[in-house]
Amino acid sequence: MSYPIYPTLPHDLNSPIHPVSAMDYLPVAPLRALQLHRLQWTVKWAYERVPIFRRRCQERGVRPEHIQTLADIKLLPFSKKTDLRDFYPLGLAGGNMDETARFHCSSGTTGKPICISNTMDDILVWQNGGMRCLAMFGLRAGDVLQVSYGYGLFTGGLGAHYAGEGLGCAILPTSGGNTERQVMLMRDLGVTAIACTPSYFLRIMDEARRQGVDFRRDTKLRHGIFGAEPWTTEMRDTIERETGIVAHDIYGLTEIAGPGVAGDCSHRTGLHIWEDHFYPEIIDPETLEPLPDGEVGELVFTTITRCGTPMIRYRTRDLTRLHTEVCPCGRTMRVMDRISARSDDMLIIHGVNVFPGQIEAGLLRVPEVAPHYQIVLSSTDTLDLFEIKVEVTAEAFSDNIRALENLRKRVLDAVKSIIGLTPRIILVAPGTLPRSDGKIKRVIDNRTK
Ligand code: DLL
Repeated sequence: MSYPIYPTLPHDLNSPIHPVSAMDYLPVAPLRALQLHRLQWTVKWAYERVPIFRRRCQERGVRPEHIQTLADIKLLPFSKKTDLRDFYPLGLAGGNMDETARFHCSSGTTGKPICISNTMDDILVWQNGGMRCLAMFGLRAGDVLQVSYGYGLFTGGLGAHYAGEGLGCAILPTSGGNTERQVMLMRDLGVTAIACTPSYFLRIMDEARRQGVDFRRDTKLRHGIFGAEPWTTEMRDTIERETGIVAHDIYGLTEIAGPGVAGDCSHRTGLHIWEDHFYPEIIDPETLEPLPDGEVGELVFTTITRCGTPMIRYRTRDLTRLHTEVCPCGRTMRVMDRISARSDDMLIIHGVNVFPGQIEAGLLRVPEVAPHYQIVLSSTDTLDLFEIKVEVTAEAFSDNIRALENLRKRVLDAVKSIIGLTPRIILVAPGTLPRSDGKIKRVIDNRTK
């Protein structure tokens, strides 16, 4: 019943490239042929197995045999998160229960969770994506990987776990929380890589500072495998400067697989998408028309080897673009910009569109600012109130009112120069804003809609 997972390419044992990475370099012509073959298979599979998909195709007069080229994907209907909710729990599933190996669910903020069923082959495809990311980041057997993403319905913990295990790393499955012990184990077990949200790593950095642990001096940590939430280049620079590790970017989503759909290589041109499994498109979110490579729009994925829950033209809400240039690393898999924003995260403040990442980028250009902030929006009858609470580093925090006022003005200028608005900046003492064990919530929007 299942799609043959992935062809293996002959591997030169003397090559410095890890065997799992061989597919990353598949020449473009066979890659496109493989994608077309897999897309045709997927459409047929979903048409036969998922009544909602079949109905939507029939409404458009589309049948599986109409997919003759990759460009024909535009004939197919889109799918959205609301579909997974409306047809909760398993309306989009293609596999039967006896073919299902594991469920993952993501809660979202409101209403019913979405549930994704995976066959064992789906799990192996996902593991393959995760292993290719870790191998690209430079991890190998012998690395000690601390997995501080949450384990459970969230894909972060188990995704990073199986990816690391597949590569032969020693896994320390701490999950999130109990940060004091996380730092102790990291030091005592010689952890070389940690996988967690960037915001949880900030918390680990706080705790290490509290324990007097210096990452460079007292630990073997070299790699951070960060994702699951938008984080800016400025945040990456802050983390790398303060700890000496390399902060890698890993991307994924429950609906498509989990962590390991895409990741950045050492050239940092963006994130390579494992498009032999996850076929990307960029669309205009208003007209829903496909956009050419190079233009920014909404990222859409079609799983082309997934049996359990085949997702066709799934609208991720993530905003990015696909690059037109080939990455100097030699990988043929297309590169997308790092995900700096989701369309649902866009705030409209005083009529201006603002993304939290723009605010983060402005704040972190001021060296005395600690990487912790909170955006608070509230409204009076006539006005939106826009405040940013910003933590100051221990060194910069003092009771010298004039120095703090000076700093406040510099922070305001840095933010204003990016978003063109004048928020109220409130400087707060180190350690006073909420921290997170997983994905952080940085925006409190109390406005009456
Ligand atoms: O967050 C899967 C994951 C776990 C990815 C661990 C990476 C590491 P969901 O909970 O379904 O799955 O959330 C998916 O998180 O659509 C993006 O908006 C966001 N996201 C994930 N990775 C990144 C990243 C996991 N590297 C949603 N950069 C996605 C920016 C990211 N945003």
